[in-house]
Amino acid sequence: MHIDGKRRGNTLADTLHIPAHVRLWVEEIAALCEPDRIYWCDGTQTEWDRIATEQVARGSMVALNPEHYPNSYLARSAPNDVARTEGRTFICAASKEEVGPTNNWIAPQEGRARMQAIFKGCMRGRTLYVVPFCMGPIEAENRVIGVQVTDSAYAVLSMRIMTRIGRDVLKTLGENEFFARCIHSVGAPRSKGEPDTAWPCNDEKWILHFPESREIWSYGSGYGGNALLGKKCLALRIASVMARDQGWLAEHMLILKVTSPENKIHYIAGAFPSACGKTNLAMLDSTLPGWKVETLGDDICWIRVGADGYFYACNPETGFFGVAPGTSNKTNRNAMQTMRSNSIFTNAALTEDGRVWWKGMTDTPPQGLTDWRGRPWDPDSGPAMHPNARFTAPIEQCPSLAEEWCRPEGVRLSAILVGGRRASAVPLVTEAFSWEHGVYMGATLASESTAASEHDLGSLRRDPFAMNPFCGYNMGDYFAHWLSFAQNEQVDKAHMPRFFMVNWFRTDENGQFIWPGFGDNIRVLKWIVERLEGAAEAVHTPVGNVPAKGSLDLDGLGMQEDDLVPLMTIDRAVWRKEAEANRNYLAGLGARVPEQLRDEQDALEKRLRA
Ligand code: OXD
Ligand code: MN
Repeated sequence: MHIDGKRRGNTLADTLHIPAHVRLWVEEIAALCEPDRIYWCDGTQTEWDRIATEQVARGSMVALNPEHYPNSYLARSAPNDVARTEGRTFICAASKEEVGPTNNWIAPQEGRARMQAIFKGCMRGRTLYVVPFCMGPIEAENRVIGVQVTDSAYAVLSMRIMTRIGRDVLKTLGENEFFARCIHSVGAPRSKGEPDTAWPCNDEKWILHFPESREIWSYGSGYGGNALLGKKCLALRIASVMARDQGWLAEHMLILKVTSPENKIHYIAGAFPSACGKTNLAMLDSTLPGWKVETLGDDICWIRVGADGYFYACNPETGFFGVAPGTSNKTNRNAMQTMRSNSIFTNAALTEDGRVWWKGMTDTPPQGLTDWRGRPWDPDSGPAMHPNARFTAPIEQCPSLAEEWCRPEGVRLSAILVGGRRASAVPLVTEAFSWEHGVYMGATLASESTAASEHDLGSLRRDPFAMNPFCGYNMGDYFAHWLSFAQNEQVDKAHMPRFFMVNWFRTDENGQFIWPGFGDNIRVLKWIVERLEGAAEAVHTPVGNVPAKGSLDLDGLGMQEDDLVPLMTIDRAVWRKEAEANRNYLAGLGARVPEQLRDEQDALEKRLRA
């Protein structure tokens, strides 16, 4: 370990006052991991350019054609390191009961012992980068500062897009002030002394979270969700525990702003499981004249109750880590514009002239593609890009960005959407009767694969509030935490956000989507806004309020009122099955599921019988 003098790696450590407790901790980790060098990141463009150039030189990234994608790179991961590894993700809380049935558990002492053993000497021959980062605007009262140490240059570059990093963060962190300790390594090479491959990683992967000490240890993977520790690990799993303890919410939600032709503004958050179009909705290109949607965030939303009793939402990130396949100028023009420079692409295909390509970007693939494995693409050998190919792009480049996106106090929330991919049963939009009913909708949220057959409840994947992979504690307690806001004295009960369940994915008897989706989802947002303002009519059904005839704006859509019937119908027989599945699901979550949710369950069943 070379931490002193010239071999420290860079001069930031000399030019900036690093709080002693941060320096000591980094020294401790370095003593364990035994890197050749330690490099303190300052977060500047010069630093980004230098690290990126080094990565290109060593064959770890490809510089894209600067005419089309200035300052942008393509990375190709190892074929066994392409997604989050939920099976290798653990919460090290005091007891198994504490983490509940939706999390893997290891006792903290055992977890620590394992990490000490596996990280021993794992960075030999490499640089240990120190990335001070901040989730949330630096000046926000409730920002969370972390320090990630990592031996992945890709992680450093991506963290600079996704969070605020470097000098300013260290400047803000006071002596002895808390910071989240985030330790990441792509893992030791399989055999000792073996040189690193273009995308080093290890067959053995461990993603450990210690909620008590707010600490993360991630080993063996360079993939975004496993390696950018500020994102899923800190801003969701650890932050969800902090939020429970401190009376706020850390959610897997987009945040958008809707402006009506009368200039009325509403901010809406939305929880959708992966692959349900969260990024597309956040960047919606409105098809209704005068109605505008702007973007504040596409993945993570921290919600707090303000001194005035309203709910305030804030996106703690500064970038998008979006799924690329399917993204095009037709489906999401704003995303395509956002990633035109200063971006990193992972596991996309490469065109002959140095651009990226994925399925859906154009109707036919260009000639001469190089696939995501770096080989000339042979259509018989599978898709040119990986289905989970990603773009990592700065939020500031998003044409639909709302100017208040990083307001330190956040924006006042009017509504919360929950939605999954449901071919049947679930209406286009349903308004909850109450806060508790909305929490029930979130708690029983489910999504199915497109191949799922009608009413095949077996194919549903449960994903309460889209937090199944991200809630760092017992799901029953999490539901109770959501419910508790209705009793919270700080909350202005007259101005709590209202819940709406949405479903863009209902299909007809031929398996075709009935609702056009994308930009036309503004019609649903318009109805929601008009409900909030008391202007739109709704029909009471056993599962919630749905749009009354004539209340959903179909102008210019080419759909008639009758076409909406299959999107809105509540089939009681189907819903009785649905309710039964919900009951079984909640029962399977164990005794900590709050009584109030069971009451909601009873009430739904009663309404369905009536
Ligand atoms: C993501 C996810 O990458 O939810 O955002 O998996
Ligand atoms: Mn996500």
